[in-house]
Amino acid sequence: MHADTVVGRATSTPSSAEKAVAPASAGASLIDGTALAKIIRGELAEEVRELHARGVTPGLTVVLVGEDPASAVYVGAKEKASREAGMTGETIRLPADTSQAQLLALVEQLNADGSVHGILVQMPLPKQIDPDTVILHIDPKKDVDGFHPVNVGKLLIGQADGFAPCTPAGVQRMLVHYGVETRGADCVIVGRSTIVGKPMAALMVQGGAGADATVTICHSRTRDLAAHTRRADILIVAAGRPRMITADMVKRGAVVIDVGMNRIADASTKSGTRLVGDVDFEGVRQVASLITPVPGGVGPMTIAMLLRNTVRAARRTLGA
Ligand code: L34
Repeated sequence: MHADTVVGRATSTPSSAEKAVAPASAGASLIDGTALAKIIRGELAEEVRELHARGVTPGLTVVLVGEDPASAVYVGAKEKASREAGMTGETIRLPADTSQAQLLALVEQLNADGSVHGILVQMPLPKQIDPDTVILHIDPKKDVDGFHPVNVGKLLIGQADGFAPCTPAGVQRMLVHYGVETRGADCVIVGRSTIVGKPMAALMVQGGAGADATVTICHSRTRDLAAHTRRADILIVAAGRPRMITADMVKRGAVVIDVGMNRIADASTKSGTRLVGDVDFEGVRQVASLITPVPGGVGPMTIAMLLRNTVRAARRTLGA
């Protein structure tokens, strides 16, 4: 599946890998998602230029329903990144009271539009709309989120012609780029969501480079979470609970990937809030060997992988 592409890239960029490693002041080195995402977006811009020469401009359309402020930030970043890579990036904003039928009609229209190679409906959706129904209506060939059951199935069986979900794909790419040994490693994932935990496990458990791990998925019903996390060579946390992973739960030398994105109150900042992950960064960096920050870790990689999937979708319309 996607691991083969991942490896090809990684082995071709060892020097940029070294550049992207910034030593943390204590303990762990940082995995710099912002820097790595920039390298990848540069490579993609190159591919986009080649596609231009063949008469194709990759096009990504993001649909945002309602006014969730966090979603607005993420969607804005996606549009900006696609344009910077030379792609067509369009955001369609719909009011919060949009009906499911209206959204499905829009999806059908985008499915039929030859200039649109990737369609992404930003989650979460307002409660009158069922996300599974919407995802089912997206043409799997344009499902650059990798959420359609066809792509989920292809991921699980390891078929290379699907799309892997952007966040797990970005995490795997980070591990490869930073030379983390995944083969035979104990990889513990905290969180069993459909968009991160479960597909992350599917990627890590398959054969090949950047994978071949022994995978454990922990969740809210796991008995003695710390007993599992302490065994992890690679700990990937996507539980949505601010700073739930503390230093005592992490093995010395572990690689820690924080997928959490929590906005907590902080009176010392201008906005009165602060973004923190699911990992207690200051504590855990003392024991880990490599760690991702929040922000500047997994988030920017998600966006880079979205662009990659869109370039792939466009390339496939050329049969290449
Ligand atoms: N359909 N819905 C769909 N696809 C997705 O892949 C997403 N997601 C999640 C929410 N809903 C979705 C995203 O894009 C989360 N997510 C996402 C993407 C990027 C970033 C965060 C979440 C990101 O770039 N975060 C920045 C900080 C941004 C800030 O300051 O708020 C970072 O450096 O981590």
